[in-house]
Amino acid sequence: MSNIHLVIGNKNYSSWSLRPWMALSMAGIPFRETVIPLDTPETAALIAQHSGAGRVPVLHHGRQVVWESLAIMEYLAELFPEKHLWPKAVSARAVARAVANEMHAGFGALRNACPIRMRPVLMTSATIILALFPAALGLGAGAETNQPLSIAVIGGMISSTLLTLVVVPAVYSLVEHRLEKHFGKPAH
Ligand SMILES: N[C@@H](CCC(=O)N[C@@H](CS)C(=O)NCC(=O)O)C(=O)O
Repeated sequence: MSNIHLVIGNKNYSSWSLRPWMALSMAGIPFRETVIPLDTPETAALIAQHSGAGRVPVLHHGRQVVWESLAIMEYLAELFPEKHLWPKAVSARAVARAVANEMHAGFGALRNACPIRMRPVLMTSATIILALFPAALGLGAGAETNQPLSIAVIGGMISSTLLTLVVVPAVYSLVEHRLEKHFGKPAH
């Protein structure tokens, strides 16, 4: 039985939790996993049993407790040097760290927009596209009028989904970045 115990949130909500979970799973390091469902009345109390920071993921290794996904990754990289969790070459390692830290500290607009809206937006779009699919293929009565209309609506759905999930948050990020450059960062 492994003495590594990883406490995470639901994998479909908590991309932070996925970081160490994926690293451990892909490196083949045995570990025990506890999933704390997020967004429930009990969430805060359950997380508090593992970390005073009130966030998941949390790693327990014997008496050692490590919170913060990047700190967990660094700890694992030191515990299991033979697994090469970071790239071996210094320059590749520098790039990997830059990317990981950039994700950690930036892209606030994208991260705020996607976890909340991704599922409902994708489900609504998929439902409409699937419902119109038979008509777009020219099946059923009134095909000659319904087919072009259905194709146009499916095209509109796909482009509006991409606009909502990718373009709008990306533009927002850029504008936010520009404003911060000119007016300074707002105090948090
Ligand atoms: N910077 C932290 C972020 C962790 C974080 O924000 N976790 C969220 C889930 S994705 C959380 O624990 N939220 C607590 C809650 O929803 O009550 C890390 O990388 O570990």
